[in-house]
Amino acid sequence: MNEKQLVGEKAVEYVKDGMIVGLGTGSTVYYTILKLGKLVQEGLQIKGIPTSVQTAMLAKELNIPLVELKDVEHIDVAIDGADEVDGQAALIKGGGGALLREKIIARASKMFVVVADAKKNVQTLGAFSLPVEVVPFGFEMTARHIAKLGCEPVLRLNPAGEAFISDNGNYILDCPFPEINRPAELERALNMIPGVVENGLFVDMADVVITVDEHQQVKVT
Ligand code: ABF
Repeated sequence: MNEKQLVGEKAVEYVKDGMIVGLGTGSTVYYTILKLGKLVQEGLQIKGIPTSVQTAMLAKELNIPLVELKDVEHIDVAIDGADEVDGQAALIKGGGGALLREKIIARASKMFVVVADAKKNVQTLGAFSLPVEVVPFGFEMTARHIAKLGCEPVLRLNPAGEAFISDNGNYILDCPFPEINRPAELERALNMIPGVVENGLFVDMADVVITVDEHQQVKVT
């Protein structure tokens, strides 16, 4: 069993009958969703709230009942991947372009569980360029304001070489901040810039991180 499947399936332990479950995006939480699909077939009663169109399609294929965020009071548990996790469980997310809905759903959840294979664990965030979701209007000017924080923003392109468009109709700027020592400060500074919708820093949000240690053992912190 590969690391992604190991940690992805472990996260299912946090899902109980009758729960509203935030369903993350990416190739690690993919295994969580697969296993939830099997359990739903065996009678598990849950309702899923997907963090992306891609995840909604996967959940529908697996016959996991879905519900709209507007129709629930809260989410019992959200399970999602990450691009980087530091020692304080601060995350960089957004490699898959779903960071806005992921953050909204994580914040709306009583418990936020992150599933990450070993290579995602870092001492300090920053080796992975920080995704920042921006409105298309005036994005060049927005990029210049972001650059003043110490990076050179790069507009994310799709495979056809055009601007990647998020599920919310926005652009993503990938912003290389080599060492993010104060992620909470950077998260706030970015979100103050007009045109920035959200960024991929998730600080003080993860309640549980499921990863793999140096002995290939599942580690839950
Ligand atoms: C998603 O999980 C994104 O925020 C993040 O980019 C991705 C990690 O991808 P993977 O699990 O495929 O490595 O939630």
